[in-house]
Amino acid sequence: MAPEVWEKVKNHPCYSEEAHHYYARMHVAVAPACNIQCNYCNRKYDCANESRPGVVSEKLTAEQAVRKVLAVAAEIPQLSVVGIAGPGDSLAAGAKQTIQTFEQLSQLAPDIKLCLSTNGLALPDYVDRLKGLNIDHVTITINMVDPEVGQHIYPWIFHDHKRWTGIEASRILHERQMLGLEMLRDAGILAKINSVMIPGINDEHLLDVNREVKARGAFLHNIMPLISDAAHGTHFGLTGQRGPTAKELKALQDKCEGDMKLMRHCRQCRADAVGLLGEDRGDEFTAEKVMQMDVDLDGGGFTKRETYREHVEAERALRHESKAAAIAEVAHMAGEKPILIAVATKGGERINEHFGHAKEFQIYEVNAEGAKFVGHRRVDLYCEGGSGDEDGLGTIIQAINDCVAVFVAKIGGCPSKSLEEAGIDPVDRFAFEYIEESALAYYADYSAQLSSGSIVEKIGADAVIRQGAYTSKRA
Ligand code: CLF
Ligand code: SF4
Repeated sequence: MAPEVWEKVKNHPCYSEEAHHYYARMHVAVAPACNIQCNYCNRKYDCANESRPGVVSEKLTAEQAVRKVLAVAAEIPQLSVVGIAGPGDSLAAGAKQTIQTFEQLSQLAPDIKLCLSTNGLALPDYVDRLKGLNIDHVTITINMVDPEVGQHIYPWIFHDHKRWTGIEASRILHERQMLGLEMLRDAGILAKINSVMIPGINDEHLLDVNREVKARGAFLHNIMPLISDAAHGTHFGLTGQRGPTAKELKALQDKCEGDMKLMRHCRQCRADAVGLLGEDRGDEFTAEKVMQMDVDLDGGGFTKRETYREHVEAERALRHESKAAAIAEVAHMAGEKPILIAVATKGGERINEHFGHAKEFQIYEVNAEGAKFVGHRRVDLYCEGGSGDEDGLGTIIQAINDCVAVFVAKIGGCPSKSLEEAGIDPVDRFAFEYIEESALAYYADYSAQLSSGSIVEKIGADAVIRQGAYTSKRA
């Protein structure tokens, strides 16, 4: 990667998988309106492009948003990015609040990167403005490059003072998305493409999308599963359109991963999410609480953020050496089959979460080339109020039943037994160690045991991607 590109992405939790173990983002919900209709979205809920379907707790004005960002930035030194991702489209309705928020933040907290997500319809009108605000990262949600496919996803768009429907709507949207993407490339802004995988509608077609966006200079492609549940009141939810299974999603992501990077750590965040990806600390920073905080309007907390970034830089350099050494240890196993391992972690690239407290498991694919993050699975908490929930355990097993093992900081006897019965090895011997080195050590042991015949190969089942509303709060 060119050094100037690395500088832009190295601390962005969405653009760098490694960064997402260390850095946090926050979204400010200043953009409630939308200029298109997606069949997976219900306006009462967050933008499904960028958010789990769930009500945005509160919509903010630009002034409230800036105050909230400064409050969070002073409290959470990991904060490196502020994004606007809805709950509608960040560039709809003249983008007034979006632009005002970014203008003020670029003055008050210039060390924090600004980021934006859009459906792309209005994007060509704003690329120059975004460039002027020093915005380096823009996400466009592109679900099709063929209006024939698009008509099954978008019933209408509003463009040029007029409502368009059918193929014509998708044709205009497609042309504007491609134009916007090319303009971003020419302006030197990194473009990430989000695509929602909708089985039977655009799943195979996303290979064409991948090819077309790559040809227009997109930096990263993020293929996310459709989240579809009748309770969300979306067209797809109500008509029974299913989302992909974990195996289907991974197979498509693997096919698309060529010379263009694939994002696999997206958490489909709420439009008002705060914290590391996968956690939501929004409750600590409601508008009411922020009003009562003594907020330093000069971008307070800069020194704390600077110190944290220096610490992470040093840590990452050491980590690169340590990972390389661990990979060298398993080089002799080249050609052997990969395995999947689920990991309970609170961040920092370590196995540092108890099984019962995990709200998600990170999934690593491990072979002689290394341990690679390939996804995550949200689960219900197993341990609520000190006791285990057996129903919850069933859903956890369904969510990780394609894995050979689950790495945890600690686990009780009962869940261990159930996991073993399901063919998943509960492993706490690497507690608080680094994930990748531990996964490689486990892989070497597992392979040796397979060769000696002391264990049999686990043939993983297809894991279930959770469809319910995201309720994760920080433990
Ligand atoms: Fe937000 Fe999006 Fe910027 Fe990230 S989220 S606007 S690029 S700062 Fe990230 Fe969240 Fe996935 Fe978005 S994990 S939904 S990709
Ligand atoms: Fe909903 Fe976002 Fe689609 Fe607009 S662009 S309809 S807010 S998912």
